[in-house]
Amino acid sequence: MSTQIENIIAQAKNNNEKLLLFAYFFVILGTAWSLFQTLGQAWQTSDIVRPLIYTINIYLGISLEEFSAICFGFYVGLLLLFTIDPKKRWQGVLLWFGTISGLLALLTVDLFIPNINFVANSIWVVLGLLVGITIGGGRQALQVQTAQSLEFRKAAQLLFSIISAIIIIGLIEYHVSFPEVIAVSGSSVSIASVSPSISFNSDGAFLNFLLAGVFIATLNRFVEYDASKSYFVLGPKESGKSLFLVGMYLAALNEAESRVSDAPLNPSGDLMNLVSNLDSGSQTSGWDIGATDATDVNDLHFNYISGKMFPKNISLFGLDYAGEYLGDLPSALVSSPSDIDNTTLNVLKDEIETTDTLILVLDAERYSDGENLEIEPYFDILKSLSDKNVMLVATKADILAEKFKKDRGLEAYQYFNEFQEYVNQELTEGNQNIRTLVQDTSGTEIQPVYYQTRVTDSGERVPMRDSRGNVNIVGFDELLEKMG
Ligand SMILES: Nc1nc2c(ncn2[C@@H]2O[C@H](COP(=O)(O)OP(=O)(O)OP(=O)(O)O)[C@@H](O)[C@H]2O)c(=O)[nH]1
Ligand SMILES: [Mg+2]
Repeated sequence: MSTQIENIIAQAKNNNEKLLLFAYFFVILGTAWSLFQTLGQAWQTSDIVRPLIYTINIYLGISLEEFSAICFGFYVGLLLLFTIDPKKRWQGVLLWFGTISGLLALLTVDLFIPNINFVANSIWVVLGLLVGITIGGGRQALQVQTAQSLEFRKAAQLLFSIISAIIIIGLIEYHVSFPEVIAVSGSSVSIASVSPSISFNSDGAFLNFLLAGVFIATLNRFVEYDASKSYFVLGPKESGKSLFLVGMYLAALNEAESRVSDAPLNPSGDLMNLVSNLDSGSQTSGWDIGATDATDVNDLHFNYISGKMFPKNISLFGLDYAGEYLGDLPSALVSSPSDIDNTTLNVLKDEIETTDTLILVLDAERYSDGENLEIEPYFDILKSLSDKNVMLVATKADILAEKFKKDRGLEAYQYFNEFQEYVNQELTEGNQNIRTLVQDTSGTEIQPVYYQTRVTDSGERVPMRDSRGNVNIVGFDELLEKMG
């Protein structure tokens, strides 16, 4: 059930980024408005923060107005950086609206904007702005970009910390009456006689803290750069695991090139080896990827940016290992590491246990040939790892695509949604193991992927290549999007 809900959320996230934008817009605007009205009142009756700030002002020799101007400039500087960050553009725009909403809310209690003479204090605003931009990482914007994409993580983090701190401290001030410890009169500061009476004013506390929670949680999502997700590909021997990982990389590469912002993929050396093996071919070459060596565990990973309006970095980690191990994994997963004498198996066990999503490979070629899919180990693996997310991927779906064309007269790559439906129906109706697997993973949809292929004169199936020797992949883009 929970995976189903997660699926729905994931789909809504992927397909309806615009809807999400609307939702965020109203949440930010509404919560900021309501919270900052409360915070304005908190300021007026403040027992701790306001006297403290007055105290600092007296010692530094600047007025509250000048201090406010500096803070305002500082905040705007951070927000500017956040907005020019290519990954945070929309979040930045939303936060500008939230800021305006908050300032208008303060205006209703005659605070902040009406008290600052921006012309007379422009020097302080500019000073704050420069400090904000410097601390927020503005120097980075001037550098020529190399292996890192342009990100202002520090500005984002600071914005989050400052806004959250203001809200939390403000709400505590609002709801808790502290004894007046610091007394400020004119330009003198003294410690007032302490009358120990802390009282809690619970009026509207629930709503206020709820709004604060929603606001801060939303803000937290805004400033996040990394969706930390890891994937582990499971599949029997020769089911197309290595080529699947290569296909994912090629799809990510295509996607990265179509983005305006720079997005280095930083692929691992092992991955590049596989890619160049496949890529080195001429128009008539075959796969040129051998079976993975039984003693090898290749680390295949690359970075990838998912999402158009609210992009996030995703690190895709895949381990490429020989499919022979699949059969040994179920028992390895339930034994302790010291009982497993094979180091590779131990590495695989470790990785599977720490990963959050398992990608289970279904070999569509074997299915079409009526052969055993050899996916029985999946059931035991799923039983011992019940908390993992699961994705089902049908590799080598080109054979089903040909059948799809024959049955429906449609090209799979043009009518991909229809094709995916077709593959799901075909595989679940044609194979009881797959049917059980889909059932066991609460109706997870099977994702077909394939390289376009042709059959040579000698009856061998080889990838279709263009005149430059490039292969053509289908379904990987869609899958990448789902992974985001
Ligand atoms: N028709 C077709 N065949 C494919 C496709 N992908 C892989 N194959 C075939 O499947 C074979 C095995 O692919 P690999 O990616 O090496 O499979 P693997 O699971 O890594 O194999 P091991 O490392 O030996 O466990 C390839 O040599 C191809 O012949 C595909 O999209 N379409
Ligand atoms: Mg392999």
